[in-house]
Amino acid sequence: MGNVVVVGSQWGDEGKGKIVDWLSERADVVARFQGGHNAGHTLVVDGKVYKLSLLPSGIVRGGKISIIGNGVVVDPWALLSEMDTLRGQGVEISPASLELAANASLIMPYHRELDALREDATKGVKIGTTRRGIGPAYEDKVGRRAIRVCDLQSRSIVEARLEVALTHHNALRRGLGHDPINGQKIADDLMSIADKILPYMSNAWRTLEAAKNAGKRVLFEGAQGTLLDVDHGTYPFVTSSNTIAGQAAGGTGMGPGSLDYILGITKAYTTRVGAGPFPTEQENEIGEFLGTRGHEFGVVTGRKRRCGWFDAVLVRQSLTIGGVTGIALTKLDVLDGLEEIKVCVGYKHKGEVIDFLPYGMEDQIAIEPVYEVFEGWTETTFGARSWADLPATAIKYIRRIEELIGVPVALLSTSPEREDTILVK
Ligand code: 2SA
Ligand code: MG
Repeated sequence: MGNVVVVGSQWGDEGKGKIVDWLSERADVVARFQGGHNAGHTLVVDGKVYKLSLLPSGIVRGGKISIIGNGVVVDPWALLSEMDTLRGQGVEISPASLELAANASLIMPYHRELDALREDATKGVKIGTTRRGIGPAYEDKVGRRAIRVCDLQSRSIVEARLEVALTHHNALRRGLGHDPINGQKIADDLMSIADKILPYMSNAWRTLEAAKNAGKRVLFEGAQGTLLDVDHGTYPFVTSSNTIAGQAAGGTGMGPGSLDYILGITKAYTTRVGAGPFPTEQENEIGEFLGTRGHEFGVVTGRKRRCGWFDAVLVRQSLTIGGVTGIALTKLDVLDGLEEIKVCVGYKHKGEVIDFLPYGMEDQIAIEPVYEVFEGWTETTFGARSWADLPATAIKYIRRIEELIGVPVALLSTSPEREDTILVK
């Protein structure tokens, strides 16, 4: 497979964790390329449960290099605390196993505060963010007033960068009726952890270049999903980074020609956390059934996820935009026992049927799904380990999905256990 990029095909929470874990065992380098500690997944390795949100999955396995790429926004305090937790669980973390890109932007306490202030404000659009400061940190990066990992090498540089950032933030805070930030205090706090962060600082592109020259395998670990992409998602109800596979190149410093296989993790139905359009949402007993059976609660914020039918129109659009080679279909077993299963195959929009999601928010809310109805299956697919273990109606469902999305199912995941994964040829 060479270098693999794993991305979500829907709104995140497609079950990337298990697949990434499965693939990371076979990789030499594991790299994150976007997002921050708004990601989150649970890994079960040798019966031990690890919760990761900023660190790449490779970290829990020995002998691999984990890279936090430049496309990631890094809360240095969250990073240190996650490292502490993992060390407490016996995971070894050293500069030989973890690299932090020198050109990655930092999430500061004022980003987190601003994120929450906006979410709590009575005016404006409520996105339902994870309140981790992700959006405000990316704003500062693009606005050229971020503090980056490399800046931590010098107090005077940190102070100079803070002056630029706080000129902006304090004006904003005054407008919202809040006290200005004390730059000296922030500089003190940053410099007091600099010694713990700097040993991990690296020129990540060089590590990736060396990996390439040595024929080593890199796994790029995406967070969130294509429909949360800041350009291609359901804007403004999106996260603030590009979540598509192309970002794996820009967000790490490895060229796009080195991205050999794009794996789109795709849930057999649809979920979403946070606000925003969701055409196939089922606010009824079907949605309740999917949520309960699928344990649909966020790892990061514990929020209940909204649930609905599989939307083949959205997934086809996501896979096309992301250049996905094959998908891993997850959580099929959640559909076990349903009498009938629906799949969205088009949208009614202004008197016609369209086969894409329009970009305008009003249009996204106004469209109505057109469904194809499938006969369900009474047998359990949970834990199935071969194609032959699946009921004929389940196979029919999978084959039709492949046809509708135009991308083959490469992997079928039938339980959270790593062994319960069917490789489809
Ligand atoms: P933010 O905090 O600015 O990124 O929030 C903006 C929107 O993006 C949504 N969001 C997510 N939705 C699903 N999964 C997310 N992360 C993990 C993942 C989830 C997990 O990658 O699988 O396992 O807990 C994620 N991160 C952000 C958020 O709800 C807002 O709608
Ligand atoms: Mg998740």
